[in-house]
Amino acid sequence: MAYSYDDQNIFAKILRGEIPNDTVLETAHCLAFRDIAPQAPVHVLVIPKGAYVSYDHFAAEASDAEIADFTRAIGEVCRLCDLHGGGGEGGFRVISNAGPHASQEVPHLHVHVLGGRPLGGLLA
Ligand code: IU
Repeated sequence: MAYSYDDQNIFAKILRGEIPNDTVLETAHCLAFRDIAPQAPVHVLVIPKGAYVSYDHFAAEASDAEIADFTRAIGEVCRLCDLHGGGGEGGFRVISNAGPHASQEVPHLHVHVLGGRPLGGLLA
């Protein structure tokens, strides 16, 4: 499939510094910031700086360096936010919505990192 990217989406504006964000982590290729409407005590979005609409777009076109950095950044956010909890009693969920069937709202690849409370079953 051919991927098209709208550079007027809200996360593109955040990356360009046109809209403020609550940054948790910035790396060479990624930005992680708190979701504006958190669904859990910790709700962080991790996005690549590159212009990718979804995970499959990213996997098809991103460099190995971008993919490695993104993967590591997601784990680093979990670590920074102590999502396992001090005694390992916590946990977290990582989700990426793509397209209408998944109700993707913002057409720039993002991974939701959720934690800080029991999250229930996957589709609960
Ligand atoms: P989705 O996977 O595309 O459905 O999620 C988009 C998320 O982006 C959603 O959780 C919003 O609360 C969040 N968000 C944000 O953090 N800041 C914004 O300015 C906007 C949406 I618009």
